[in-house]
Amino acid sequence: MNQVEKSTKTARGTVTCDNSTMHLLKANDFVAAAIRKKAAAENFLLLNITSSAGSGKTTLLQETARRLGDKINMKILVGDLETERDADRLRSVGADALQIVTGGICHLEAQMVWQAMEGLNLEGLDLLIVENVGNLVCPASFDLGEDYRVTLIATTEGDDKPKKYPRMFLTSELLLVSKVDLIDYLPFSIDAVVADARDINPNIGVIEISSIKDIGIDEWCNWLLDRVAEKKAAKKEAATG
Ligand SMILES: Nc1nc2c(ncn2[C@@H]2O[C@H](COP(=O)(O)OP(=O)(O)OP(=O)(O)O)[C@@H](O)[C@H]2O)c(=O)[nH]1
Ligand SMILES: [Mg+2]
Repeated sequence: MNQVEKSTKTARGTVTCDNSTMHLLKANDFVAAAIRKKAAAENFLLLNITSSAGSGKTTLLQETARRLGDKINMKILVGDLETERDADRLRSVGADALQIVTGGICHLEAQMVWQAMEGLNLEGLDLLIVENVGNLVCPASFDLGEDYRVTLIATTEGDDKPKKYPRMFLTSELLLVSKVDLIDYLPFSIDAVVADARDINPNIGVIEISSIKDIGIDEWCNWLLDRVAEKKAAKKEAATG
């Protein structure tokens, strides 16, 4: 039987989908709203890190944990179809990381994050980072209750991606162009990627990074610390009226 295509409004824009996906997204948004409420009540910042497979998310988070581990209280949830490998890598640098194994599902859903959060001590937490499953398609439609969505695009994956996978760039606040240490060896134009991404989303921020050559990592860490401080200040202001 043919499914009738419909549009549904989610917290991160309108998605065109069939009936069953629409129900799934509505249920997802319900849990995402509960996560957002919990993060506000517990006063921590929640980030959703997305990208194609292998763009450098875990390597960046290892470097982030090394630098910020003794400055703020941060925890990481990491989603993959199989294995604990990413969580093991993060724990190897001292990060408090928990693996979510999706068992074949190509994205994280809010319910998975909610369940994983139940296994975390949230007291005194400043920052919870969720590393999503590596792909630019399905994770774009699932709100996880995040304050910010950050998307990596690596110099190794081609500079045509923003226009081919626009929803991810439309729904992200920050674009990290990763593996810029390889730029001299690849036919990849950072200017073209940034122009295409901003054509889709004029407000998207951009930082060029290399986690292994220490390019842009200070700027990224400062961006994180500023966002954490901003969220705490907003809560304080709301409390004092
Ligand atoms: N040259 C270069 N290689 C990098 C950089 N960052 C990561 N890599 C390499 O890219 C590969 C993939 O990195 P990961 O950090 O596992 O990527 P990921 O996005 O977490 O991958 P998935 O979780 O599978 O989606 C590894 O071999 C890293 O060593 C970088 O800044 N420069
Ligand atoms: Mg990873």
